[in-house]
Order: sequence, then structure tokens, then C-alpha cells
Amino acid sequence: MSTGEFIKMTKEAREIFDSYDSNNDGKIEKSELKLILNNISKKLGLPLPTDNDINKGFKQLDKNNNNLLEFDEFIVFYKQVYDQLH
Ligand SMILES: [Ca+2]
Repeated sequence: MSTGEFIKMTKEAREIFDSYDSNNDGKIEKSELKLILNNISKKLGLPLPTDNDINKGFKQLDKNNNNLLEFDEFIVFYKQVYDQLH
């Protein structure tokens, strides 16, 4: 990924993160990740993730195990889907 792309990806990730972080505490809950994943799956024409998929994905991304996704955890995920979305 080029620097320009990286900046664009980071900006998009930030916009999505902020729009789903409903109480603006800088953290995303599992229920909010579910909404994001549903939205991305629809965009990609994929079947919606099951609760099991979401639980597994969330656990993998939540590196500090606080049951919340901080932006630095979320961007790891977004980087993986960014190429598929463009
Ligand atoms: Ca976390």
C-alpha cells in the first residue's frame, strides 16, 4: 500500500469508526462492530456474518481484551477489507 493509499484508508477508517461510535468514547462495542460488518458484507455482496463469526472476529481484533475496539485495533481490520472495497 502506497503512502497516499494508506492516508486515504486511515481517513476512511476514521470516518466509519466515528460514525459507528455512537457515544463518542473512542471505542467500538461488539454490537457496533456487527453493524459495520453487516454493512461491509452488503457492499461486497457477501452473506451477513453470523454471531459466531462476529464473536470470533471481535476477539481476534481486541488485542488488549477490554471488550471494546479502540481505533488502532479497528484499523487492523479495516486495512484487511480496504482492498476488497475499492
Ligand atoms: Ca480493545
